[in-house]
Amino acid sequence: MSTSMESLILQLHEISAVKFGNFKLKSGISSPIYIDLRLIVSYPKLLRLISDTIISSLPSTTTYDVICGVPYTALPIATVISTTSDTPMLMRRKEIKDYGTSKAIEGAFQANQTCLIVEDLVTSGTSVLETAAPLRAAGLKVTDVVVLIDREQGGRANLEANGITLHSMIKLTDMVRVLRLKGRVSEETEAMVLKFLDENNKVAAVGGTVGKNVGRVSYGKRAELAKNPTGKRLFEIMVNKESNLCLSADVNTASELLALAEKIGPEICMLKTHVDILPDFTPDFGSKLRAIADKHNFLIFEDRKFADIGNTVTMQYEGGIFHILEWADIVNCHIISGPGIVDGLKLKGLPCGRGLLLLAEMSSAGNFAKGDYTAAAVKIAEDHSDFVIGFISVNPASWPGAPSNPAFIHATPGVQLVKGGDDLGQQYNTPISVISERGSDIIIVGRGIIKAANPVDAAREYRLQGWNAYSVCCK
Ligand code: S5P
Repeated sequence: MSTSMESLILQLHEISAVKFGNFKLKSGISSPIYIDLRLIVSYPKLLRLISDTIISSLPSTTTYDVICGVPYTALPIATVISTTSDTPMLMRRKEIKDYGTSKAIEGAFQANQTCLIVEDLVTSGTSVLETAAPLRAAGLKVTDVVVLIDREQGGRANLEANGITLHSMIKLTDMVRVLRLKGRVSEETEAMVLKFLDENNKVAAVGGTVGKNVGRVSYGKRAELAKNPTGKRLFEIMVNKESNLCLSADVNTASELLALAEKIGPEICMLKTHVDILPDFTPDFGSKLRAIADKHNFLIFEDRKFADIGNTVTMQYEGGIFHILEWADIVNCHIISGPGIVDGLKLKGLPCGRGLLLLAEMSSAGNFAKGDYTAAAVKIAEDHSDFVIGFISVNPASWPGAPSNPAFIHATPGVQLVKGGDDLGQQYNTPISVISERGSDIIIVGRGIIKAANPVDAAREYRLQGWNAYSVCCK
């Protein structure tokens, strides 16, 4: 290691950006080392040194047009790099409140430009991936990230799996070795840190949830466990298409919906409709959508949210002008009226091989679907596992007894590449957090795709994010 790098490590230790002791990490595990690089803003010379060195550690073959720091700690580093090297910078918003007006990425750029991500510390790589996603969705190429410190806990492999090469200036093991050689920490401390890294390097899943969600039952195995034919097919399609993405096709007209289904069909395992919002609905809508679904191999989910007594829902399901039973593989219902609603829907749906999702949780702020209500949904599902294929869920990893029966599938709405919400109570989480941390199976995405500049590119990005998050959990 060069003497300038050694001096940098010693300076980081001097300002207490690196501490030794017993620290509880965000993921819940105890670590003998803690790194807090937020402090560097108080030491301008050091910030400058870091920013200069970090860039010179990149191979000369790495080229880029713009840079983007992962919020918040890396923002000052990216800013200094930008001003000293005269490279334009972009900023990624961490939260978006109003999707109508605010953008996920601030700054001027052109699609197809290459963006280098700058980060202070990489553990599992989640924050880098959550920054790469909206950049890619905006049309930028993201192939490299440069980082001050690599904790060596799975980040490199997780990023590689997502097409991003990690360039680290300092590896945590080298840092500790230098501090020991310079008499800053004891041999015991060094040994403790190395042991900790060794024990934790293989279990850091994307999402930072160490241990908890790795080793999940694969979709393929769950297809064998599903009792309902549609539930089984859904798992099979997911495996086949490497997609756990459901498009929520909330567009203004039936013709727009059919055009969208044709374009996005290859990326999705399921397409969700609200048929009652289409002013140009005609009786052949179902057969037209069915033909597209068969062509691109996805299931149709009519998000009807039935809520009445059993007898009424049999008529709503089969009759009216929409004839939902004829064309929708899957429908969903609230359980507010008790298990009779499932009996009613099953009466019509099961003989046709259809499946049902129960609304066990909701994504909107202040909703009442929680606690005993969610538990009741699980009980009803178990009692009707021939017809119920799973749940609309928000955080199934938090349910008592989680993970739940693997025969049931969890589909989660309220998903965008950036956390946030809309003006009417919708709340968004990222694909990685929904699949890895919250233990769900399918991401349901509406406006994140429909309102994107290029919905096909956005759908692909959501599919890759969702699928990679699943793949890591299944290791
Ligand atoms: O709790 C819920 C349940 C559902 S099915 N919250 C939801 O948002 N949904 C539906 O998911 C909602 O009706 C909409 O069709 C979709 C979310 O759309 P987005 O545009 O917010 O992604």
